[in-house]
Amino acid sequence: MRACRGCGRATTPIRRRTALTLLLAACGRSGILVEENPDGLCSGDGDGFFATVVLDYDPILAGGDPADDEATDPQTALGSPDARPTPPLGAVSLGEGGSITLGFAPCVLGTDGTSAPDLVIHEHGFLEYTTVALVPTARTRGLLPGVIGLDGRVAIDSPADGSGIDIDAALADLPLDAREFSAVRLVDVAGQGEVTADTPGADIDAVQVLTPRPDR
Ligand SMILES: [Ca+2]
Ligand SMILES: [Ca+2]
Repeated sequence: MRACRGCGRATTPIRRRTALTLLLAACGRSGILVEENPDGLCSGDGDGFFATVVLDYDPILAGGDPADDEATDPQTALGSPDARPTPPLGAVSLGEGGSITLGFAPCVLGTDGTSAPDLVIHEHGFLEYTTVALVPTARTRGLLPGVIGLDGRVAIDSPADGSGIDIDAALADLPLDAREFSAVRLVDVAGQGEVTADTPGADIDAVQVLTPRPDR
């Protein structure tokens, strides 16, 4: 597995900081700065919230060739969409069958309880399909019986057209307060989409949480 390149660097939350706490990132070798008092950051107001930390990136998970260097910085999947047609691209190529796991600290991915989208995967360039799996929080891990896989994640069907994902529809049998997640894992579906040798697999610009919530 390729090293978790660039892990530990995080985008800076856009709102006023009141205090900072060092939170260890899951890469196990670095830390990120997050707000101790997010000052409404996780309230769900506004335009949503974007992934803040890279927990894992493995573009050769399925044995494919990685993208060119300018398309293999997983940090470019953090923050709001900023992809460009020429380098720096502002998006990361997953590689054919590759994966990325992105976290939302200090918030978690929540849902709005309606059929409206809860999660949006912003791709760059040609639309390519990825599978989506959600990582429960410490609190919700025990509230998701029957839907957590052996890998500890909850697989969610995602629309192939790139529109937002309604997590409520996928987890309708579970109580609303169980529908909270700390991270999302995307895996490129090999053998589909346009063949782009320089940027194989889906190219992720940003991951947006439309209903962020505080981590309870
Ligand atoms: Ca929803
Ligand atoms: Ca980006």
